[in-house]
This record gives sequence, structure tokens and C-alpha cells, in this order.
Amino acid sequence: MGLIEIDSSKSGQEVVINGWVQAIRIKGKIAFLVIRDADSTIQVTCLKNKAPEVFEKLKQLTQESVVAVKGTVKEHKEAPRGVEISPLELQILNPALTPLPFDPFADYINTNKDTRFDWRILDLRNPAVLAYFKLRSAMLFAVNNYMHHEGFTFWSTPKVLGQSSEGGADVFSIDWFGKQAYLAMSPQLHKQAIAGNTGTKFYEVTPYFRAEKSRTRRHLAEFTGFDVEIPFVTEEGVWPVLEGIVKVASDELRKHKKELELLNIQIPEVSTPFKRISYDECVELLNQNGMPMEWGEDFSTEQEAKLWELINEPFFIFHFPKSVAKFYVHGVEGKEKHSHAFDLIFKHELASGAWREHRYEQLVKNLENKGLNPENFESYLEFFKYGCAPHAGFGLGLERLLATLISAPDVREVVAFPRTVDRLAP
Ligand code: AMO
Repeated sequence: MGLIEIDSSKSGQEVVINGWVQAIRIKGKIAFLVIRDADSTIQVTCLKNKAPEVFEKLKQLTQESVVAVKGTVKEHKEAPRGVEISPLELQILNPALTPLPFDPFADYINTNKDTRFDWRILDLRNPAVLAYFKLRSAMLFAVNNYMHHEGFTFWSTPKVLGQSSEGGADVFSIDWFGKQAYLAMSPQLHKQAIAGNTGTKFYEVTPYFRAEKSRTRRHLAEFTGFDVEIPFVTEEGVWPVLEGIVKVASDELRKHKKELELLNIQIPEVSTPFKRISYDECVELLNQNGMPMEWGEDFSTEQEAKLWELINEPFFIFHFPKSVAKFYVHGVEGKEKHSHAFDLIFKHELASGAWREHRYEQLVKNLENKGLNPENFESYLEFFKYGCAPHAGFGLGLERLLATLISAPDVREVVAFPRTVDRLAP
């Protein structure tokens, strides 16, 4: 039985509870245990004369051991939910070594992050840390539900590829039966293949692998992308979906009062549609506000932060220059240097996307213009030869979305076992 289910209505009943020993206090002939499970805690009060065997066993218990307790529910005014357990039997399912490598119940924000991630199995036992994952799960469930109702089909695409999916160098190479292969940096190539060739509205929630040597609070080497690709639309057709996802996520998170209270946070209200500001306007804004920037470059972290300070609500930056856009992005008709690539900024970049280039000859030119060899993209180029619908889409960084909405200090907080430049274990 889950501890959360035990309340005064169960008073007098015999129950069996399972959990971790969070605290042990022995005072002469009376002992108090605090037992914890994933949702709650309960006090077990053992009197030596009433349950002598349990009392003896209790003395050997170490903090964080796993136990099963059979006992009677008793009303107890001062206890949480007004009840405690009077034990009849105690079974030690697995004793924990002592001392623990660190105290998982200390103020986690001020505990050394590396210690916490080294001992994540203990860290995740802190209800506040666990709250991040309950929120993550609830958010994902709500967003998946939204996608289902919007008529999207959930697909899965390969994570081992014959080429770098983003055409970039930040790619992990692996050995694939004696051939060089790469871990997918995104599902870009195959999501285009699927939306363009099947006509379904594609979405996938998928790992991305990036060999970026960035040691920041926003970068992981393995993270989760929420990917969307829609046939027969340009970027204007995908913006409402992205806005919808962010809004549904924020509305869902706001419902989880217990977790928000534990983390002492509030979720910002999101109102849609988001502002749409062109790349050219953003460059002008920065130049007018003491942060000079060359046209044709990508925004640095500082420049993004400055834009956020000036605009202070989620916004799309559209019509990025071709110099910044990836090879698969459609150019803007009648404008030599602009593309249909966009970013969504919410404090920082949460998503990027584009209207894609679907014309075979133009795609080959795009690859060449980026210094990439079309021969390495032969199988991708085949996707466009036999009637591929025009399409647009985006990739949203799931950890960044969640961390932004719940004001987590670092994206690593919302990954159970983070992978970064410096971390490949546990
Ligand atoms: P992009 O490379 O911008 O676009 O990635 C999409 C989104 O993923 C998130 N992100 C990251 N999150 C954590 N750690 C990282 N190292 C990291 N890098 C990126 C960001 C980013 O906006 N194929 C395109 C998307 C598309 O056009 O559909 C792509 O991968 O939130």
C-alpha cells in the first residue's frame, strides 16, 4: 500500500507498508522510524514492551535501508495526515551501507552538484529532486495528449546514421560492423522523409547526441528533442503547434501544486500567439541597445539574453540569414541572403525550425554552398526525388523547456543521469 493512501479512515486497520528508513530515533523503550516511499512519509512508533522483536531488529537499522512493516494504523493528532503505524512485524528487505556518501536530504541546491550526480541514486530520493521528474512526466503526458488530439502520428527514427544529421562536426562517431557511423544529432533527415513522403503530421520524442564541448547550464551531450514535421505548410503552419505545446506544458505544470510547493516555484503564465520578430529587427534592436552585432552572424548567449531583457516575453525570430541556417532550410523567395529558419526564444533558445527545402536540385546546391559533399547525403537526397511534399517543422529541447518553465538552475537537474563533456557515469 502506498503511504499516501494511509489516513485516519484506515484507523485500526492492519496494513503492510514498504519504503526507505529516512530517520531512526530510539529513546529508552520507545523508537520512532520515519518511512518514506516515492510519494509520502509516515511515522512508525514502536514500544519495546508491545513489540519486543521489532524493537530488537530496529536497533540494527541503518538510514536508507529498505523495509517492510506490518502494523496497525493509529490516530495521532500531530503526525502528518493524523496517523502513525504501530508495528507488529519488521522485515529488513535490504540494509543500506553506512555512512551514506552524502546526505540526500540536505539542501540540495547548495550541495556540490558533482557529488549529487555521482550519487544520483541517493539524490533522487530527495522529494524535491524527485518532484522535477514527476513534473517532467506530467508535462510529457499532457503534451503527448495534445499532439494526439491535434492529429499527429508518433514515429520513431534511427539513432545510428551513415552521415551527420545536421551536417555538423559535433557528432559522435561509432563503429557499425566495421563501417564508420554516427549517433543522430537529431531526427532531422528521417522526419523530413516521413512527413514529406507519407503526408502524416510527424512527431517524435527522441534522444539527440551532440559532441559539443559546451560546459554551460543549458548544454547536455545527450538530451531529448521534441520533434515535429508537418507536410504542406511553411513555418507559419508550425508556429501555432509550438505555441500550443509550450502553453499546454505550462498549464499542466501549474496543476501540480504539491511539487511546486516542494520546489518553491511558480510557473509563468504563457499567452499565445508569441511575438514574431525578424532577424533583421533583432540585429537592429541589439545595435540600438549597446550590444553591437554584425548582420549574418548567429546570436551569442549574451545577445540572446539582451534580446530577452528587451522583449521579455516568448518570441519567434524568423528569416535567419542563410549564412546561419542549415543546408535543409528553404530560402526566402526574392531575397538572396535570407532563409525560412526560425528560433523560439523563451529566456533563451528553446526551439528552432524552418520551412524546408524540398526541391532536389536546390538541396544539392545548398549542401555544396555549405561545403558539404552531396555524395555523403545520397540516401537523404533520394527522399526528394519521387514526389516529396513541401514541409516545415521544428525541434524543441525538452529539458530546456522544462527547466525554463520550472526555473531549474541547470538543465542537468531534469535529467535522471545526465551526460555531458565531463560525465559518462553513473
Ligand atoms: P537545434 O540544433 O537548434 O535544431 O536543436 C533543437 C533544440 O534542441 C535544444 N538543444 C539542446 N538542449 C540541451 N543541450 C544541448 N547541447 C542542446 N542543443 C540544442 C535547443 C534547440 O533549440 N534539426 C533542428 C531542428 C529543426 O529544424 O527541426 C535542430 O536540431 O532547445
